[in-house]
Amino acid sequence: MKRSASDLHDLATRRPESLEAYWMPFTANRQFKKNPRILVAAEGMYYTRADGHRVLDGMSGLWCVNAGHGRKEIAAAVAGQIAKLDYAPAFQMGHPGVFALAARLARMLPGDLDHVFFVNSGSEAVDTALKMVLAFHHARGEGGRQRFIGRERGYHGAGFGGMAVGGIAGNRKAFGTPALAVDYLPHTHDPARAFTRGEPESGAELADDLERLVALHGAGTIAAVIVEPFAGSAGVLVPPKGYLKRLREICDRHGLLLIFDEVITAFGRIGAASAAERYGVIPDIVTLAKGLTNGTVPMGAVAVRPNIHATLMAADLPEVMVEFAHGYTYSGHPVACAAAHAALDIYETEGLFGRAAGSAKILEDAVHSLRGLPHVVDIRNAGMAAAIELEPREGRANERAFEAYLRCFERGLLIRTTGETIALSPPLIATPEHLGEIVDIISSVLKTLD
Ligand code: PXG
Repeated sequence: MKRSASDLHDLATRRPESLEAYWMPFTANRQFKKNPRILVAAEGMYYTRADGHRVLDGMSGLWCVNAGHGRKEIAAAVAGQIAKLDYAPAFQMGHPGVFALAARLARMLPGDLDHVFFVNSGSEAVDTALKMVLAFHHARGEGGRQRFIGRERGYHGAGFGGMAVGGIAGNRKAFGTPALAVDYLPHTHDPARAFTRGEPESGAELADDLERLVALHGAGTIAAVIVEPFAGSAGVLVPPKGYLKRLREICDRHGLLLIFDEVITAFGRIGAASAAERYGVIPDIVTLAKGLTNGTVPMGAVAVRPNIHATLMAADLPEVMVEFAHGYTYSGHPVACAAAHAALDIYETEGLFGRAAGSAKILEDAVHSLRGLPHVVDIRNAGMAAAIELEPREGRANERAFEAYLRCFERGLLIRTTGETIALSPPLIATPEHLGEIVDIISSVLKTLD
């Protein structure tokens, strides 16, 4: 159904009651419905609001539209795929696009992350990775390894597994006892290193806390460590130099698998195809989503090293038996695969990962120019992501940052706030002028906040 101009006007001006039926995810529903923010179109670096105003996208939607909006090649690939093969059963059946996509991701990732399992979101990718880890240890006769090590302030999606290994208190407290045994590394943010550009020089020793957890629980009870290479949702917490390498070494010493949750960091966000490549550390498992299809069609993936795959394939089972009892109706959906191939084509032909590495420096300079403005207590950056942390209002947590979010939107800029922090993750096609405009609007808004 094509919407007429009067439909759009209607959406823009609707009274809150007609918005009641939709229960919005991770949204302040009551606030939203008093003052709705409705997007009706998108092209390149801009959204169009229902009132016709343009909004510069400083967030790639939600960290996912890395090649910018309205990419005709993806639209054509998706339409063509639906017309040709709309759906193929995911279990006991295949189609060409999914095999080609798995091979393509294996080539894109560093090291021997060569076997790829498809899912529909980052949350499913994380839950899948956790189940793979448990099945791997079980198959090797080390079923006692059931505890996971997450990290404070980590975000690994909204599933029960991802919630359990996640370390953002507000996402957990209403939902009872976690279904998994988990302990947590300390997060890597140190206010003493405020305003560091890129990776802090010191702090790698924070990884040594893993030794303490191994000593506490016993290596034989620990299955894996899961971290975001840089923490996205918590407000771009950048790993100190050498930190991830040290985690890798400790995992190797004790037979723990290492999972990098690259749902945000892959597909150019860090100025490379993956953070594993950028930081030179190869985990045992990588989770992907978001930029995989440029945000157009839901899709996630889990890539593992050959020993994990081979162990599960070698399970002592008759050939007709399923080796890994896991998967989803829409795993490797043909339409999602078509979107992913088209997105990867764009990333390649436009050299967007390399371009992001160049733009990262411009973004760094631009955001750090905000130092000294009212309320700014820290600024952090990693690749094409950045965060501006504000001082909270006395006794009224999150209020100031959320006000900044609303005022930016009024002035035609989409940002994200998480707690007291403004996050930025612009599309990788952003020009220096776009990045300048993003920072100018934030600067003008900060000056209006009390
Ligand atoms: N892992 C990581 C590292 C993520 O950032 C997920 C898993 C879950 O992905 P799905 O596709 O299930 O949402 C995420 C998602 C934000 C924000 O602005 C971050 C995410 C999603 C929405 C908003 O902090 N990350």
